[in-house]
Amino acid sequence: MLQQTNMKRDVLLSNLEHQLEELANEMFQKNVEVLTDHEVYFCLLELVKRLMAVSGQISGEKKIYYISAEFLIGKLLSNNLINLGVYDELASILKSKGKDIARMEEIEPEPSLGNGGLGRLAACFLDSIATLGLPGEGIGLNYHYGLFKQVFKNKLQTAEKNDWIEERSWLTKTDVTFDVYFGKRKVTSRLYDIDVVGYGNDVNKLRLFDIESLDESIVKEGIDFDKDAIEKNLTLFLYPDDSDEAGNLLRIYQQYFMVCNAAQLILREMKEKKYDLRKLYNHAVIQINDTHPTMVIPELIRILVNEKAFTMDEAIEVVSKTCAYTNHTILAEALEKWPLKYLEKVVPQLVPIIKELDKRVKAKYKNPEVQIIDKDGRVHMAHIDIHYGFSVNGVAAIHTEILKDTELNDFYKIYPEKFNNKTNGITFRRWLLSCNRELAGYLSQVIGDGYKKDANELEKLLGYSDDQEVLDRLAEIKMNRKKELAAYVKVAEGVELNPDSIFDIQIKRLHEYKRQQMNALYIIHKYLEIKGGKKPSTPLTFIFGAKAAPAYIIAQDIIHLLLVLQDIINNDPEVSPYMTLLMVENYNVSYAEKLIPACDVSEQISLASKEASGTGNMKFMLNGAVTIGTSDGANVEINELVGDENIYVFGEKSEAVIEHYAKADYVSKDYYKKSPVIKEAVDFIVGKQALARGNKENLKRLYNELLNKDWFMTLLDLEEYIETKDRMFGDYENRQKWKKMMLANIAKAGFFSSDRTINEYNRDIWKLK
Ligand code: GL7
Repeated sequence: MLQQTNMKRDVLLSNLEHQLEELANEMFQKNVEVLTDHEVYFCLLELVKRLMAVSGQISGEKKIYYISAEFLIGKLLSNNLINLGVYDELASILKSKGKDIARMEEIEPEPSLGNGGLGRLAACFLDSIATLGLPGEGIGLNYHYGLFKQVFKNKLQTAEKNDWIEERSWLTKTDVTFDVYFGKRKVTSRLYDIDVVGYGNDVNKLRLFDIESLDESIVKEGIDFDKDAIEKNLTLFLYPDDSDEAGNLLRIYQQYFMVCNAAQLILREMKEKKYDLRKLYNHAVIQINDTHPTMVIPELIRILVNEKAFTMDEAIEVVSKTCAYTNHTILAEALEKWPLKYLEKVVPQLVPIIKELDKRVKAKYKNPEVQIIDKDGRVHMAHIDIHYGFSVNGVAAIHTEILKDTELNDFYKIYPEKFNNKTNGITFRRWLLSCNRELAGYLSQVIGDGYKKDANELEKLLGYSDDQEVLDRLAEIKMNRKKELAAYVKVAEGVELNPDSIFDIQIKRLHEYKRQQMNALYIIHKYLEIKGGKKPSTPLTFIFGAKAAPAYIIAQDIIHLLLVLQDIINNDPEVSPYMTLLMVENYNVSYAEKLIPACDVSEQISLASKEASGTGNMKFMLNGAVTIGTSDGANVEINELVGDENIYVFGEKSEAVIEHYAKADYVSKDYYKKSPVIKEAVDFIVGKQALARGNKENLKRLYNELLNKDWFMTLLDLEEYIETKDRMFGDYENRQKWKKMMLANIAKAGFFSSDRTINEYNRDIWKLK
C-alpha cells in the first residue's frame, strides 16, 4: 500500500508540468498560458491536493487530538509547496508560461479561523506534528466568516464579514456527519478536512466541523445577525459578540458543538480500529487548547457512562488519563466561567456530570479557590481541566512559574506533578523559508541546509559574527524586505515609507496589557521633540497592525488615537521627513509575513506578567529584528539566549507588578504629575491638534482612562521606555554594532522552532511513538 502511494507520488512529482497542463485542460479547457491568475491558482490548489492525497498519511497506535476553537492557518499554497519540496520547480514551470507565482499567492484568500497567537500557535503545531511524523489531527470549527475583517472609517475600526471560502478551497467535504443534541434540540454536523503536510511530505488532517443548516444570508449589516437562530448561525463567526446573554449562549453552543463532534469522531475511530475503550488513553491524547474545548471532559464521561456501560468512577479515570490542558493566559477575563444556568439552557445533559465532578472536588477540598462551581453558581472551566486532566502546562518559563506561584498556586499545591512548561515555538517553514526566501537561501549558503531540519544549527552563524561580507549581506537582505514592504504599502494603504528609515513595528491583537498606547505616547513625545527642533539622525517609521474586539471600547479608542496621530504626523511637513506613522488595515497572517521580515525594531512591551508568551517576538528575532521589550513571556528566554547586549529590556519586573496589584498601590496620576514628559504626551491626546482631527468622545475617554484607571500601568514604565528606545535608536547609527545584533538574534532563534516545542510535548505529555 505504502509502496503504491509512493509510486503514485513519484509519477505525479516527476511530471509536474504535464499534470498542471492536464488540470488546466480538465478544469478550464485551456492551456496554462492563457489562464487567468485566479484559474492558475485553482489549478495549483487542485494539484497540491492531489499530491497530498497520494502522500503518506501518518498513522500509529496512539494519536494526538489537538482541539482548538482557533486554527489561524494563513494562506496555504506556498507553505504546502515548500513542505512538499516543489515550490522552486513549480515557480519556474509557471515562469516559463509567463506566470508569476507571487501573484497566485496574493490571490489566495486567507482563512480567518483565528484571532491571535493562540490560534497561530495551533497552526504552527500542526505543521510540526506532521513534520515530526507524529500521528495527530487538529479538531475545530469551520467558521464561514471567521474573525471579522477590519475596515477603517472616519479613523475608527468597523467590522465586516470575512468571506474566505470560495467555490474551490483547501476544504474537502467528507461524508462524515454526526447528530449533536442541545438538550432535545438536534442539529446535524458535517465534517470538512484540510490536509496538513509536514516538511518532508507526511500528511495529517485538520478536521473542521460545520453545520448543515447554516444560513449565510442572515448576516445583514457588518457582522450583525440573529444570535438566537442556532441552526442558522452556529458556525458563521469566530468569537461572536458576547456582550449580552444571547452572545454568551452562542459561544457555549459553539463550544459544545465542537467537543461533541470531537468526542464522536475520536470514539468512532477507536471503534473502527477495534481498540479497547477502557484503554482509551493508550490510543488517544486530547490536548485542550485553552478552556474553549473544556466541555470535552464531561462530554466524554457522559458518553462512556450512558452509552458504553462505564461506571462514573471508571469513566472519570479513563478520561482524566486522556486529557491534558494548556493555559495561555493569566488574564481573568479570558479564563472562562460559565453561569450554570447558561449551561442548563444549552447543554442540560452535561449539567449532572459537571455537578458530579464538582461534588467530588467539594468532598475532598474545602478551599473555595479550587472549586468547579463557585458560590455564585459559575462553572470555572479551567478548574475542570486541572482536576480532571493529567497535565497542565504554561507556554513560557516565566508564565508557568507565575501559574505555579500565584494564579494557580492552590492547584499547584494539590497537583505539583501535573504542572509543566512548554515554551511556545513557531514553524520556521512559514516564518523564514516561506516569508523570507532570500534570507533562508543565504543562510543555507553560509551554514548549510541542516538548520531546516534542526533549527539549532542556526547557531553556526555565530562563527560569522566578524565576517564583514555576511554582516553586510544580512543588512542588504533586510533592506530588500523594507523596499518590498514599502512598495506593497504604497498601493495597499496609500502611505509612502522610506526604506532608509528605521522600521519599528508593533503588530498583535489590540489590548491594553500589550500597551500599544505606551508606544503611541512615545510617538507623541518624538513628534513634539521634532517640532521643538530635535531631529533624529535616521528617520523613524512606526508601524502598527491590530484588530480590537468589537465590544472592547478602550481598544477602539486606542486605534482611533493611532489613526489620528497618523494623520497629524504624516501631514506635517516639518515632521514627516523625519518620522512616519502607519496603522495598517486588517492586519492578518499574510500581512505579518510581509511586515516581519522588514522589521528593524520589534516592539514587545506588554506589562510584565501579562503576556503569557508571545510568538511574534520569536518571528521577528528569526528575521533579524532587535527586540525592545519588558521581562515578560518569552522575551525573558530571548534575553537569556541573546544576552543583554543584543536586546533592549526595560520596565518593572513581574514580581513588582504583581505586588502593585496585590497592594492596589499603583496610581497613574502620580506618574503624570511627577513627570513633565509624561504629562505633555498624555495631554496631547486631548490637545487642540488631536481634537481637530479626531473625535472628542473617543479621545477624552482614553485620556480619562489613562489618568484615572490605567489598569495595565502604561505610565509606570513610560519614562524608562522613552530612555531605552532613544538609546536603541542611537545605537542603530552604529551600523556595525547593529548588524552584529541582527546576526546574534537570528543565530539564537533555533530554540523557538515549534519542532522543539512539539518534541517536548511529545516527550512529556503525549508520549506517541
Ligand atoms: C495567548 C497569549 O496572550 C500569548 O501570549 C501566547 O503567546 C498565545 C499562545 O500561547 O496565547 N492567549 C490568548 O488567549 N491569546 C493568545 O495569543 C489570544
